[in-house]
Amino acid sequence: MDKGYGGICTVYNNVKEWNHVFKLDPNKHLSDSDLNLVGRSGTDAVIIGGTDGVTYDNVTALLMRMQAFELPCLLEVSALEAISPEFDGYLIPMVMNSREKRYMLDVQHEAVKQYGDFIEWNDMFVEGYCVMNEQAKVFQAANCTLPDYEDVIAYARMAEHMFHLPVFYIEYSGRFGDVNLVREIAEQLDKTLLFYGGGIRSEADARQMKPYADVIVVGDIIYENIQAALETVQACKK
Ligand code: 1GP
Repeated sequence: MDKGYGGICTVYNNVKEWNHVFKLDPNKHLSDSDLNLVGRSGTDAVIIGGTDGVTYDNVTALLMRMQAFELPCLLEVSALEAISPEFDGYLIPMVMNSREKRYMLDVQHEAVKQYGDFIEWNDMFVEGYCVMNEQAKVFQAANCTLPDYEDVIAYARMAEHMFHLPVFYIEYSGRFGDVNLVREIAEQLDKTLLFYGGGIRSEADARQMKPYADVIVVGDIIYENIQAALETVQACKK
């Protein structure tokens, strides 16, 4: 299927080809040898992002370490003060199931007001974010409300047909999600790319979710079992 929107931004044209990404948390320690394994794993890109303790210093330190590899490195923006201009691209979350307009529009508005003259629009794209795990830090931080099946399907349809968002990100951070729901979301999205993240801890988990998600995002397991994390990469390749 020819998914993705045309002409949104330069970096997004590459995203359309992705199957798997690792998400690194700048607030967590990763040894040089494990970072090296991530850099040479065959993943399509690395996203740097987290909820707690994201600072300019830890973001740029991790970016500099990643620059040793031929791998696109994108920042998922969560803290304005932590934005460094050196990334290959920027993902801007818009939390659709937040109770507060702040996490859908206001933080982005603040950023554009402050940095609008310097933003390289071709390097950024928006993710319609839907957080499904009440225990996840991001669920609390963005003051989310737990959507039911119909709610999520409606968010996915809004992402594609109303907002024309390049990406809809179904986020179970820390917990493996509902495969049937992810399949139903996938059925709604012809243009908008589907990112799935949460609880992918093995090759088998990745294989279960990949048929429905365009891109599988793998985070926590990198810090717990690097070999298992590496095995998720090949599981996502066609
Ligand atoms: C978190 O979606 C990512 O933002 C990945 O989730 O850490 O559970 O792998 P995990």
